[in-house]
Amino acid sequence: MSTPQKDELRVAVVGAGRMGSDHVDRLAHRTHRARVSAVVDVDLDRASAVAASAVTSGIESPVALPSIAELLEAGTADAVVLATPGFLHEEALLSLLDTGLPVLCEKPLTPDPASALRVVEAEVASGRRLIQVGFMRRFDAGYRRLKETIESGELGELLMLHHQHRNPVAPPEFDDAMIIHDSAVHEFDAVRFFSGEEITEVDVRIGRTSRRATPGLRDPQHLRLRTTSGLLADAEIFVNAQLGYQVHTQATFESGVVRIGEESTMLTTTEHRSSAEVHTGFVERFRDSYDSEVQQWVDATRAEGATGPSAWDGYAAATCCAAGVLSKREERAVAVEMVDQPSFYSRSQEHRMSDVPH
Ligand code: ISE
Repeated sequence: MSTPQKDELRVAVVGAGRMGSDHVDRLAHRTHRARVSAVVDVDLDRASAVAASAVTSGIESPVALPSIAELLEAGTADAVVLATPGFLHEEALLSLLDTGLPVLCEKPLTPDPASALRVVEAEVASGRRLIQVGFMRRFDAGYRRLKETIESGELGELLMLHHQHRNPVAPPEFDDAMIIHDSAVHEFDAVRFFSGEEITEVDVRIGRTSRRATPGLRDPQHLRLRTTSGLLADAEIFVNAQLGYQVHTQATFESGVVRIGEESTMLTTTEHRSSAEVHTGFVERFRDSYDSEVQQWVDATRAEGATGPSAWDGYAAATCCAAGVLSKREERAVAVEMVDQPSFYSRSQEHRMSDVPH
């Protein structure tokens, strides 16, 4: 084994499930100026198997460890990708903040506003932006083009956003709250990203539902959102859509309409018919977005800076999720309740297109 390059970022991936192993593969094979130094999972066999997948010629193999405590003791990481289930995030984030290690935290930041706020407060107390939340759609080429169009004002004011978010089949454990916390959370972030405003009201409506949804899950669900200045957005979230994976957005401006996300990977025309490929899942659909999210995080971390969605964005999304769940329960529009934004997360630290290298 050769010595790793001196300035390479040593990244520990915590959580060796689907997203964790995908990030290990990305860091090991497609990310510059970084390497996987450790894989952490309570299931040590799983951690070892995923660590073995990261071995590339000439690079030291990552260590497999069973806990964050042992990772901190071993001192083998400069930064962490946190990809455990959301309910485990608060404890992990608080201990990582304590040691000053930068973290790319898979969404959600935490599952509820109170715990998300505790994380925000701990980060503010640390005095440095150490957490980036994995809202990878902000790195999607279509998202970036639309955001640029909004910021340029070339089509006038943005008036409405229409989103469709369809998954082929939901995992068996998916319940009626998860469709908000796990899926719609992306639309909450998307609307905040595109509008540059907070969401003030969430209204979730259930209409006719699919017989293919697991018992207890009402699918699809329809969301109507309003932002601070009155922008309206709606979203269809359909997690058992069968047809494949689709994330589409249509933006209505004063003098035009922009649609993104509808381009397929391939369109074949033959024998008087055209057929377009549809993505199979989010890992394939957003592969390039994840790659660019991780590369930009690595580069910003090496420069001791911060980029991308912050813990504040994670907190804001958690408050929208809570409003969404309540809206369903009480069958009414619910006002989103948030604390005032600490000046620490000032406009200069938000994710604007002008900050993102092309
Ligand atoms: C999943 O966790 C994701 O983050 C995907 O982007 C989303 O499409 C899916 O519905 C979620 O379950």
